[in-house]
Amino acid sequence: MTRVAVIGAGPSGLAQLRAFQSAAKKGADIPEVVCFEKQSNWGGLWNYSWRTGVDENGEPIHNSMYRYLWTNGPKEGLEFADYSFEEHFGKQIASYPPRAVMMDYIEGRVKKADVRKWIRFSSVIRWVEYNEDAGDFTVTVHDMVKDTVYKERFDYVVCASGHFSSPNVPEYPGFEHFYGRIVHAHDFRDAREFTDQNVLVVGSSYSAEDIGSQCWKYGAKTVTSCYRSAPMGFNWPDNWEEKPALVRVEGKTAFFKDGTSKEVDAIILCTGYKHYFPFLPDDLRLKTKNRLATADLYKGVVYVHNPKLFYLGMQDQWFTFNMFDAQAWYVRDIIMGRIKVPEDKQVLLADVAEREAREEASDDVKYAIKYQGAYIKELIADTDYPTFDVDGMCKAFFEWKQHKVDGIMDFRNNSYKSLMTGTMAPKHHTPWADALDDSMEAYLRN
Ligand code: FAD
Ligand code: NA7
Repeated sequence: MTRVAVIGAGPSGLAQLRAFQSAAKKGADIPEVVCFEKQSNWGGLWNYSWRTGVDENGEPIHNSMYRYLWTNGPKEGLEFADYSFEEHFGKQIASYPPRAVMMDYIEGRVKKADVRKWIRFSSVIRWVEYNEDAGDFTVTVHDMVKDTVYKERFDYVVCASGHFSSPNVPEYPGFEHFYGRIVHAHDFRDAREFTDQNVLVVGSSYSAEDIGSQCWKYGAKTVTSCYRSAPMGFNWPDNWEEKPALVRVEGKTAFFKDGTSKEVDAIILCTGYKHYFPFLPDDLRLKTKNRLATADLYKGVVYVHNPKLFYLGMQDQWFTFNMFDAQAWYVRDIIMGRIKVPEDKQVLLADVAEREAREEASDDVKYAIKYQGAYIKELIADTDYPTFDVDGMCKAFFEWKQHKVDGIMDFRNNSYKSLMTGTMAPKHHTPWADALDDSMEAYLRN
């Protein structure tokens, strides 16, 4: 029997399990699927842990999410096409759910699909090797519960281990003598730690914006953010200042490229993440920047140097869950022989080159959103993943971008219409800036 190893039970890996289960439900013979998850539960980044550094087994902590995190885009942009929020919660809910609500939704679909039995938890993938002669893979696994290491053979490997977990941590002159806490976003957990403090946030992307906003919401005295390439440029509250690049620190003083300085108590490095696969040898390991057209992936999923290896969710992300679904359904159909991957490696490389050139053709944000939308449409056209209004979803993202410009601390108070069910989300009972309780009970109280 054909055997498929899936590495990771986050949203991408779970999409792969659901894709196979849905084919089985329609009567198809599916391969044996084994998913390996190093944590003791599923959900990937959405499975919050208070821990930082290493976990109970001494493994690097995967989690990068923090307390009080609400989705940074509307839920209508990430909704599963085969499992709506209304189906899960029995009613339509407001548009920017906190993490716990999202975790519940993610779990709902896979509980219904009954795929937990395919997952081996507390199982760390240590190494993957391709056997040239047999044309299959040997996967080495560490079972943390039994504390045993074993090997198994698989015909295909799907790598869904995420890429927002291994922090990119720059160092600036003076860091070793800074009189305060320096922490990367990956280890940030609770904004209340920074109440009444002057906080410096390094970076100008999602983490900088959201972690700075969390600190502001939970009572930081001031927030200073600094950018290397371009400012975020929002209309910040009075106690938030945006500065050009950090140059060095001295004692508690941070110096910036424009010659100005600011006394700060803490520095939070929101400097992004690395694609990091310590369990893969050179010939199988994806090396790419965080971009929409990942290097070396035909159709964004098939590893061009070994087309029996697939990667899910390795792109920079406007779309998330429904893009992972589109990819997982596509990979399933390749494995099940329903979709053919060209045998000529040059054709695969040309596909990657075309995607890269098309991404690079414009810096415009709307262009980038439409680009990723077109990618989803391209994939779902070839599978039985339910089609949905991708263009409508792109429009929702455009609106979301405008809402952020209108009010960076207010954008989460807006409501959107579901592209899956057509129902408008209710207005949330409390504005985001005042809603300090992020529990599911509090959020669903509408
Ligand atoms: P992950 O969620 O990272 O899951 C990967 C899984 O692989 C993990 O469970 C991990 O334990 C497992 N794994 C890794 N290595 C191994 C190994 N060697 N052996 C076994 N298992 C392994 N997206 C949104 O749509 N909306 C948001 O609001 C949003 N907010 C975000 C906020 C933060 C702070 C971050 C970091 C990301 C956010 N994202 C958000 C994007 C996020 O990438 C996706 O939502 C989603 O979690 C990606 O799913 P994934 O399965 O690809 O990866
Ligand atoms: P991103 O989106 O990859 O952004 C990383 C940011 O860090 C970006 O502003 C970079 O600036 C900046 N950066 C990277 N290296 C440095 C150094 N050395 N010095 C200063 N600034 C640097 O990561 P995020 O964590 O914001 O977002 C990742 C995901 O988490 C995302 O999906 C969210 O939903 C949550 P640049 O523009 O390259 O100059």
